Parts: sequence; C-alpha cells; structure tokens
Amino acid sequence: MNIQALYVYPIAVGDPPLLNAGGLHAPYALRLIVELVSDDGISGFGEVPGHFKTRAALEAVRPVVEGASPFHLNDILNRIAAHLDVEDNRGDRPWDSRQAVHVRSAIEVALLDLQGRMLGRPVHELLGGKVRDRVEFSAYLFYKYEGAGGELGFHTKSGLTGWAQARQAAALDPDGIVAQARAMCDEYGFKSIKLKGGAFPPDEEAAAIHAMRAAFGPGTPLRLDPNAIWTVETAIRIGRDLEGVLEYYEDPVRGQEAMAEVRQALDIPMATNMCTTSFGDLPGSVALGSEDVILSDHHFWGGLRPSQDLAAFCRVFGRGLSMHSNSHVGISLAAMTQLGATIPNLTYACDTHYPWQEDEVVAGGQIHFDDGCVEVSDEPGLGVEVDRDELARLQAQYEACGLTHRDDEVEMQKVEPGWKFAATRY
Ligand code: GKR
Ligand code: MG
Repeated sequence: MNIQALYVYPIAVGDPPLLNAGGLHAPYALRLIVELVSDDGISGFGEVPGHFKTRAALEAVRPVVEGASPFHLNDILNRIAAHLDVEDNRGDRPWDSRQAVHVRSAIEVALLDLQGRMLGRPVHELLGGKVRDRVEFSAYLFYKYEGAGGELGFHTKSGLTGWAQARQAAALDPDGIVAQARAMCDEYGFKSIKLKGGAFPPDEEAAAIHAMRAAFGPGTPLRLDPNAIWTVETAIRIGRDLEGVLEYYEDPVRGQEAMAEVRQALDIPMATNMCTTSFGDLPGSVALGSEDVILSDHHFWGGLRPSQDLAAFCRVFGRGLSMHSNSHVGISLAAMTQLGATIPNLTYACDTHYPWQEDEVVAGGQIHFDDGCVEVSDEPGLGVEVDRDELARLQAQYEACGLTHRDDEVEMQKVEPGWKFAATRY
C-alpha cells in the first residue's frame, strides 16, 4: 500500500481572451495534473497551475514521494519542504508564481484523494467531515475581447445562444458586463458577482459596478478586484463612490500597508488574495489590519489542511473567509468543494473561473452547478474520476500550443504592441 509512482501531466485547456491588470489571457490556460499510483494500482489526483518550473519541481520530489506510505502525509510534506530547492516569489502579477506551495498542494491533494480511495471515504471525512452539503460559488466576470479561446484563439462560432454566446462575446463596457453577468447567472444560478477590474480606467469599472447594481438590485452582492494596480488615492476615491454598493473591495492596492490605509479610510470590507497569501504574512495582517476578508486558495496555501489552518486564523482574528480561483478544471473544483464543505466559517460564495473553461479531464464532462452551488460528493476521495482519453487529448493540446507558463503581458502585446505591465497604473 505504498506509493509506487508519481506522474505529472501538463495540460492546456481552452481559455477566452480575458483582460486583467497583467494583460490578456492566452488561448490556453495551463494546468498540471499530478497522479500518485499505489502499488495495489489505486490512483489519487491533484491539480495546480501549470508552469514549467512547477513541473520540474514536482518531478524533483519524486524520490521523496515514491516508496512512501500515502498515510504518512506530514512526513512526506516535511521532506518535500527540505528537499525542494526553488526560488519562491509570489511576483507582482495577478496570479501567484510560487512553486513550493503549488508542489505541496498538488501532492497533498493527490495523497488525500488516494487515501480516500483506499479507505472508501470522501476527502471531506479525512478533513473532519462536512458541515454543509453544497458549496456556493459566485459569478466571475471579465472584460474580454471577442472569442472563446482554444485552437483558434479569438475564434467565434455562430448560432450560439445563452451563456455559450455570452462566453465568446466581447465585453468592454458596462452594458457588455451586465449582459455577461445575466447570461452567467442564468446558466449557473450564481447569487453573487465579482468583476475582475484593473483592465480599464477605474471610473469605467466603477460605472460597470453601478450598472450591475441597477440591473440586479441591492440583493445581489457585488465585488470588484483590480489586482492591486491602483494608487491609494484612486482606491479611496473609487471606494467612497462604491460604499454601500460593494460586498467587498478586493486588492485595489498593493501590499499590506497600502491595503490598511485604504481600509482605514473606507466603510467597505477589504478582501485579499494578494497581500496576505502565506502564513508568514499573518503577523503583518494582524499588526496592520490589512484586510477584513481573506480569499483562501488551497493551491497557494499548500493544500487543503493548511487552508483549514487559515480558516482557524480567520475565526480567531475576525477575518471573513472567501475562496480565490484561477482558470482550472474539475480536479481543482472537486478539491475546492471538498474543502469548502468542511469550513464552518466560509462566509462568502467562492470564486471560480470554471464557467470560462470548456475542456475537462473528469469523466462525464464538466461538474454541474445547481443554483450557484456544487453538491459535495460523498464518493471516495475527491469524488471525480479522470477520463484518460481527455487527459491525453489535453496533454497533446499542451504540446501543440507551445506555451510553457502564463504570461499575460506577452499575450497583450500581440494585440497592443508595446503594452507594458505596470505594478501601479491608475
Ligand atoms: O485569471 O486574470 C485572471 C485573474 O486575474 C487571476 O490571475 C487572479 O489570480 O482571479 C485572480 C484574483 O482574484 O486575483
Ligand atoms: Mg483577487
């Protein structure tokens, strides 16, 4: 019952031309699927953002993982921490570029999936059991160019209706954003809405929030996330305009000090997945009071159990807890749902990019949302099976697309030559 083999599969999944503070999404989002196979032939899976360096780091921990008991999770993760020799830096872009946390997360989730399959128990029971049967997610809106991603990048198909049509439509102004919100909420039943900002001048993005408020009414919580490229002055000015309108204001500025300054000036809950992103950041968060809400993310807090530790911190120090997302497929969504089921103080609907993706590695196709929620599986492990044919197809797609890591600046330059990322733009 030991781990016989670790496999790392890089995959590319079609992703539409979504805009953010860092530039533009490439036609494919990259993910790494990790499989651990026991010597009695049982497999457990994990999924993390794809980057050639993370892939190499995962390959490098093979000697630590192979031969170990999947139930010696603490020992495996400790030895991985000691074994990994990577330079880790979150970076200044909207996404998190660290490798060690992604490696630990991929291995931890795959180990828990494997344990669950060996024991015939769902992962949520290995984490202490569920406190809810459904985990709620929110609509995640993006300014975007026309196109649905995949093979042809900016390709469009005719004859589409509903969300399929809205998913490929351009959304570059408040009307486009409201139309996108309507289509996504109608399709998935989401009750809260987040707008990814940082793409256009702040007043235009605030206007889109007001347009949504007018369209959906005060009963629909709204969030805005410019990914830290605004100045403190801009964030306070726009924040005053959005007081009483936003459910929370996510990372308008960069760093705990600036977030604390904006928080002091406004009467809006401040949220982050950029300034408080690791256990080492927690003392600063407490000392400065940099946020009201932390968006957990098991991919960069090092797994499901560390995310439960983060939830304990939030409970003790009066932080609300939400969940962050990058482009992902069903293994991540299943892990987010198993985790979310176990956290009593998960006080907000979680982010997910899932509606933007079409490709899927889990058998049976994309996981279903009912009224904005994903049902918590009680099947063994994460409760999803991997479709080997689809996995192979998405690996081939990875090989063919030529991308090795995410670089939204380079993608943006293909549309706007000379475009440069600015850590503070407005
Ligand atoms: O995918 O464009 C994107 C997002 O901006 C993503 O990179 C962020 O990590 O979703 C994210 C966020 O909430 O900051
Ligand atoms: Mg964010």
